[in-house]
Amino acid sequence: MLSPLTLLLLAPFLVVRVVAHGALASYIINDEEYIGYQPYAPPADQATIARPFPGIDPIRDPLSENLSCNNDGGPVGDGGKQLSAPIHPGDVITGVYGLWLHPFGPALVYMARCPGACVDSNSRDLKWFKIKEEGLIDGSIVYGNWGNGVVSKTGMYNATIPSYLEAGEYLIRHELISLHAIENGPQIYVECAQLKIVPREGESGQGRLPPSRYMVSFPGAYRSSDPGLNVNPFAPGGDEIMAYDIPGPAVWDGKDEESYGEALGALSNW
Ligand SMILES: [Cu+2]
Repeated sequence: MLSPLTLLLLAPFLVVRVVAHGALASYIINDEEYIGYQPYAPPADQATIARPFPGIDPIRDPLSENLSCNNDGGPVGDGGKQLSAPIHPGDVITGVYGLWLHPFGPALVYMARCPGACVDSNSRDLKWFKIKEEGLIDGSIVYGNWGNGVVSKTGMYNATIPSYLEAGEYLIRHELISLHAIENGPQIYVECAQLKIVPREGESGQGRLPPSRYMVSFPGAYRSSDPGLNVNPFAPGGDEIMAYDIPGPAVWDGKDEESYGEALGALSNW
């Protein structure tokens, strides 16, 4: 039997152990909230845009077969419960985490075009491109502000759907990589949701996808040796390290030559 004082002293550690991890709980798009997947509720009762995932624990292996959407990737069409959220190019999607306690590490948002309906797509088979990343925003790796810190301060993470993206069905993949316990490997937190990109009124929905050099697979995009997956914020001298190398491909901003070239090529074909 532990004394009340011992319990009191232990309590903060118990709490931290229990709630230290986390997950994206809902999405907000144009003032509408879409409840995310609730890993501790019965799956059969859930009608959600989010892909199922097993719990709030992180993936530790950058080569994990579950890295695409924190599950085996399999289609979720059975049961007809899975939804897709409509969103326009250029709209903001807010990932709501609620409580998030890890301040060290990058935040990354990827998308992937589904060949047909996303509910029938295996997320492991898709080609992913990055639409946003924030690593070390300012300061040093130990005292500075990180992408993870945006979430620990606000409970949310915003990303904008590229305005030049073609209409259709996509998965969006939110990822937080936490570095505070790097001696046991990075903590990789991933959740996916189904989006249907619909043109704004009066627009054609014609757009484009990134050139292949922006496209990656999960697993495949990361290696265990990636510098950004091996940073220890608490290493000696961390207060003098002001740079951080974010894992994965470059963010596609739609302004690359290939995209412009294709667009110009399409124009000159007219
Ligand atoms: Cu955690």
